[in-house]
Amino acid sequence: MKKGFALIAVFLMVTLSLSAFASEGQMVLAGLDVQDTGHDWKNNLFFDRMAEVTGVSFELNQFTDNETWKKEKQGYQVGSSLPDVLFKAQLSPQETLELYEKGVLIDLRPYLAEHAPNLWALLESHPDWLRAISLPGGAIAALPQIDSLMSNNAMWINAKWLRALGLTMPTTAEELVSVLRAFKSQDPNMNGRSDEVPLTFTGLWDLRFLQHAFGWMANDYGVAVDEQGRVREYLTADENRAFLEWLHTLWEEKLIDKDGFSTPSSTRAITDSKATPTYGIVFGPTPMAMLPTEMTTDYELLVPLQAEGKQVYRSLLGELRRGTFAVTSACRDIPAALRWVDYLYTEEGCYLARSGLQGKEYERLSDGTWYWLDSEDIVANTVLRDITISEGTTIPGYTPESFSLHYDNETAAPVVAAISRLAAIASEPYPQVYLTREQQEKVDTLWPALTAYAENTMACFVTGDIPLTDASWTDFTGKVKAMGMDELLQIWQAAYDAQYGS
Ligand SMILES: [Ca+2]
Repeated sequence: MKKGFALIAVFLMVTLSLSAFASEGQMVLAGLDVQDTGHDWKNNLFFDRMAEVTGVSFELNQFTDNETWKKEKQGYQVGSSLPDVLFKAQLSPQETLELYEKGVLIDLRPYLAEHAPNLWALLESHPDWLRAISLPGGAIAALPQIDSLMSNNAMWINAKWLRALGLTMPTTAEELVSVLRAFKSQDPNMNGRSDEVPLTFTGLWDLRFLQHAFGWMANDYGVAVDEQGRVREYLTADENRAFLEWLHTLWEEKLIDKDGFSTPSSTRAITDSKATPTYGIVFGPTPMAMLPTEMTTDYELLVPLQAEGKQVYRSLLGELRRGTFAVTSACRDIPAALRWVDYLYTEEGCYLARSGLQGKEYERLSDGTWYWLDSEDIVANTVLRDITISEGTTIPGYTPESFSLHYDNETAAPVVAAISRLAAIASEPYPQVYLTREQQEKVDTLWPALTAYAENTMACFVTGDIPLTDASWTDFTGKVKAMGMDELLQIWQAAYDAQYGS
């Protein structure tokens, strides 16, 4: 009798201490936030505020160096001491797939509807987002940042010059050429010198965004998917030849920057606000990439041109950045981990991560407009460093368009409005996929040499260093195919089918 009682007591003690361990042992959150943001997670208010709102707090393990973080992720094994969650995880598609296959990351799909209802609602209303974050087979091993106003490579045109010359905004490729000719010949900066560069650009990478003027666009791998789900490669296509011939005529007429292939954009950017503007059209996420802030008010978004009434534009990044958050197989409380991150997929969570608290760091008017309460200096050096978390490595969460559009800032507002206008038209030529290891290795083997050859040759076609003739084009397309374009096309098709095929 006595002995039995003692056994029960021991049993109770063991179970009590086990449950005490589970509730007291704080979950560990690991991730990357590079030093130049100044973020020090242990002293950043964001985590305290998140704990207040969600009831979930973490022991924080911040990495500040990308290489170390990469090695850390590579070293993760089931059975090794794993953190519970990865935040600002910067997981490449390949890392996501590999860590999932190793059993380090868990499939979150079965949990999302119940434990991350805000994120789940967004994914249900955007099946393309859901597919983009699903591994072949359907598992969701990492969560994204969702932002429909992701930065893009827009074209910005000098509207002051248009007005000075009595011109209207071009709407087609032909009208664009007429405008560029006028910029070249009619001294729109009115200094009596022929110093205008009608269109400046950096390499073929920028120029490719002009493909839209002819109704098509390809991604950096030269591919795009059509409405039937057929992936096409454009490097060897007739459309590409016609496009390069068109660029060559612009080059010959000196309508595009003679230094565009040979010097980096940083050396061509105008930095002196008192300088005479010489650029008619510049590329960049904002005109500030190439121009001093004071000059940017003269530049407006070049609304995508129409080709036979069709208006397309390439979205550089889509609306998702994948791999920002993940839960490991060692996670002690999956529902709590998801409850925490799910808050970032709400409007309140977006503000908390990016702007802090209303009445403390920012104020918001009844029309939705919001502004910082502190000076730009304090915001840059204190608020963004010690109170919010969105700077630096990409955070998980959802940024409603209204957040960006309602930011009350004289310089930013017109640019954000323009980016929003562009985003409504832009789409990814080819969606985000997860390549299998074999596919990725094949791409890594074939693509670098192929793209180096193709880029160089196409630039020579534009400049005329290699005259574009039937013979030189046949030679070019033959080499591109011999270097593996068909094989790559098969990979892009297979990856698309695995993830997006019905
Ligand atoms: Ca001039």
